[in-house]
Amino acid sequence: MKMRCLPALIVSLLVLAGCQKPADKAQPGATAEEKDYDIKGKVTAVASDKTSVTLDHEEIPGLMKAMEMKYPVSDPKVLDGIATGDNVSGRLRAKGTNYTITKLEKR
Ligand SMILES: [Cu+2]
Repeated sequence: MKMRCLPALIVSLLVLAGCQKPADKAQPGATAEEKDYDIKGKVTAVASDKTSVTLDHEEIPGLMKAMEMKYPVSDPKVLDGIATGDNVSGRLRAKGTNYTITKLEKR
């Protein structure tokens, strides 16, 4: 019995070690930590299905410089009352390098 269990134990230890590897590395940007940022800018496009918005945004300190960029929204309701040309402020959620707009309102 002992001899039979040993290989199984080794296999499960290897599997366990393999699973933990990504977390141990802790590369910047690879971790799934969520962080919210304020975002300000101008709407240059709203997707017709309301799943994304393109913003010509100001610098987001600690995250990115000013640029025009398309972002998915967390919910189509975020884009209620928002149209191309609006000056807006809102919240951006960053999870690693995935960005989502969670809130948007006219300024
Ligand atoms: Cu950007």
